Amino acid sequence: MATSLLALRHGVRASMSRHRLAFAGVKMLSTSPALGELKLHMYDHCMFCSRARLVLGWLGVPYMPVTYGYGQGADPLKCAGTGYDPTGGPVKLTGKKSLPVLEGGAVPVQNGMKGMPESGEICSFVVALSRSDRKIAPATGRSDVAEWFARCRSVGSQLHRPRIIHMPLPDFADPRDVAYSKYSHTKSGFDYEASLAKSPQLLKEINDILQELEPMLRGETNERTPCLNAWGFSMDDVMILSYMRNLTCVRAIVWPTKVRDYVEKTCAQAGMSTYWQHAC
Ligand SMILES: N[C@@H](CCC(=O)N[C@@H](CS)C(=O)NCC(=O)O)C(=O)O
Repeated sequence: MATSLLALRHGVRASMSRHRLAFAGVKMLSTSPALGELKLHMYDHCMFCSRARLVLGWLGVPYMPVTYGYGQGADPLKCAGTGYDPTGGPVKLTGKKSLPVLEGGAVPVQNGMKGMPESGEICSFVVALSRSDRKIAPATGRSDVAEWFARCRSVGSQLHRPRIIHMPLPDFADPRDVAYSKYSHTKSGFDYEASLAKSPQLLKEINDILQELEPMLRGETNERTPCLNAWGFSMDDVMILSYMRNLTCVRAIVWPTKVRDYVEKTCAQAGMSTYWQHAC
């Protein structure tokens, strides 16, 4: 178990070729033969993909990450000229431009798809079939967490969206990926210039919001990593951490010590990098 996690932590990071090597290295150490050999098709910055990665990584389930440029699969004719390869990338997997998709092994597939879409289904499937000694408790529906998370995302998205496109990720490696991302958020009403101009105010708000999280972290995992519930790691943690990781691209955020520990240690334990070293 510990060896498998270590292999993931060291391996599942940078390039596709390294990912392939890491996968080759960890598959013999699998603690979850019931799941078989898995590929997770994902965007690095996508919180839905991060939900699946946190669950797979935290349980020590080996998988090969397959990343895509964010503009691939979007039809320029329908996206104001942005996007490219409208039938390629994620579209080839399920007919839709949407990730994550889990492929391989024992993954059940429907309607001619190549894998399972929907992060919630992927998490449920992996937790149910994993033979790891580690456990992820179900979501509690804690109302304080739900209310906090809504505010965190509302303020945080105005800070992370203009910055995440500058992270050195496969998602945004091509200028067409950035152009599509900007088009897509602008179309939904997001204003990049206005959000950047409001940064000082937004930073004050997010710093206060992160302070509020400290007393809500009521427990610790066996590795002494903070978590939301007294009995250990749960889907409550997966849901908020998958988004909070994106906030690590915002350099000027002041992270309370325990909250930073929470994000840093859990991501490391799940073999996921954060964006702190590239934050802008
Ligand atoms: N309900 C889906 C949502 C997945 C989703 O929205 N994925 C985004 C990634 S951030 C996506 O693929 N978006 C493609 C696009 O907007 O072009 C899930 O939970 O898996």
